[in-house]
Amino acid sequence: KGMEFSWEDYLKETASVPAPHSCFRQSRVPPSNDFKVGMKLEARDPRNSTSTCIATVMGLMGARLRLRLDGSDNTNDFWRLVDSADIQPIGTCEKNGDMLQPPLGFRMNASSWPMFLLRTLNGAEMAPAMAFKKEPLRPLQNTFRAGLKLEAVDRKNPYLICPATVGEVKGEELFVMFDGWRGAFDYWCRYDSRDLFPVGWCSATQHGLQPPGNSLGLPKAAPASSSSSSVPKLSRRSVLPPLRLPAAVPALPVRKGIRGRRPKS
Ligand code: MLZ
Repeated sequence: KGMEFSWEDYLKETASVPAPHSCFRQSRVPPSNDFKVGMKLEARDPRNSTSTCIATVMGLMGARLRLRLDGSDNTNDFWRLVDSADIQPIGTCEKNGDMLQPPLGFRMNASSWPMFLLRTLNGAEMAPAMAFKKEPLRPLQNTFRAGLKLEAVDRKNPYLICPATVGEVKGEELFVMFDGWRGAFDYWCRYDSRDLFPVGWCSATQHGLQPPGNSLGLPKAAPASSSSSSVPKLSRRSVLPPLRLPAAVPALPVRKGIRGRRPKS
């Protein structure tokens, strides 16, 4: 088994600095995860944020829950922190005088929703109120700075949290750049996004942390060998490659089919 990724070594190797905790909308002491697989709760439908649905906990990772909306298919699972404002105990919606809605893409006829709701809740194990933690307040302003390191959700593979670097800061937004992935997964987001975590968060919450990719982040046109002094200095973007790559290097972000493709004759 390969060596695990170490922030301590990596920060030294890349001569970089973590973004301070005060930048993030995360609690200083990470919340405990008191949910169990199979428990039901109310969740905002990620694809239709005005509706509140019933969801089932399909999995747990660190302080996050893998959720599936009841009545939806298994291809739209999503992840939420235990202190997310998007989730609440069953009964909250009704208490507020609202109605539980079928998820977008409800797999049955809309007319069967009331009966489906009764059946899905009948005998269900409901997540206890104490498992839901208060969402931390947002920092008053965006204090991220270009070059600072963080851990961030890979929005294309939202079960993953990966080492990243702040690329740019613009008003209330920042550009999140994933170390070693040539920009393929980078995104802009608000500074108070719940998808951003301080360095050490995964370790503190026992959530897996992906090691950085192995791409040097060189521009595509870069020559294979650039020992010549006439070659202009290349921008290294997010990251100097770690001097010591983790033994288990993740697959390059290459689409299946390209590797085996024959050249056109
Ligand atoms: N194995 C997948 C995941 C890449 C994850 C990158 N995260 C920044 C791939 O190679 O595309």
